[in-house]
Amino acid sequence: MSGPDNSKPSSSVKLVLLGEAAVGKSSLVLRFVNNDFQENKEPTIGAAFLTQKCNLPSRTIKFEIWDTAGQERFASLAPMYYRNAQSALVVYDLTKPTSLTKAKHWVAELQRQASPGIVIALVGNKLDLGAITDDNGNSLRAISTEDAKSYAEDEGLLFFETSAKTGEGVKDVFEAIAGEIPESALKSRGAAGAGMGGGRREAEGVLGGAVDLAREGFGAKEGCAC
Ligand SMILES: Nc1nc2c(ncn2[C@@H]2O[C@H](COP(=O)(O)OP(=O)(O)OP(=O)(O)O)[C@@H](O)[C@H]2O)c(=O)[nH]1
Ligand SMILES: [Mg+2]
Repeated sequence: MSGPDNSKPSSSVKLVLLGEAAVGKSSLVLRFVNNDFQENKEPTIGAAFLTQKCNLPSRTIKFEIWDTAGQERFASLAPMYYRNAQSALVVYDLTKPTSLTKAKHWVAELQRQASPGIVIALVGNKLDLGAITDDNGNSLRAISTEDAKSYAEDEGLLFFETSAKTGEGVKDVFEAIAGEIPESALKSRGAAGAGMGGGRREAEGVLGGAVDLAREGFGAKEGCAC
């Protein structure tokens, strides 16, 4: 980890998290932004907006993160959040096969409707549970690394397994995405990220109060995660 360096160019990158309810999207963000974890995290309502910086050797990336709600009743809001996003985390729970099916639907929708060139990472979360076996000696893991990785390769996605609980792999996802955003996308970000820096005021204006902005109190902050 390196400290802030004002001599480096700094760019904002819009990132959206998508995935079935309870796969751990908000927990991944809480780990990345605040290095914290909550055992009983409440479901997200609408979406939450947070920011966090990532220091790369050549530049600083400020992630403007839209953490969407996975419950079906909010699905129609998703296009508002992935519109103009330069990057996406599509998250599944590696103990829950239906969540990978849902993740594949999100990937297809992003490929069809999001910005061309969007950097997508497929993330299998709850890696800590993957190491646990039930009373019959069966692993709680339901999706093998190989299967998910081979799907990700076929679709041209970055692929990671993470545990928001232990923190394993979380920073790597954001660092890898930061490193994959093409320089050209950063230079032209006037259009891509327009209007995304306003925090609460901005989101309420645009989205009519649908946004659950940093309800847990982990909003924008100084400092750096990578
Ligand atoms: N064991 C374990 N539990 C996790 C992990 N990540 C999240 N959880 C738990 O899973 C539950 C759901 O996590 P959330 O982060 O709220 O899930 P979400 O995807 O944001 O859910 P929605 O906002 O409803 O879409 C919470 O009780 C978390 O504590 C993890 O890596 N390991
Ligand atoms: Mg959530």
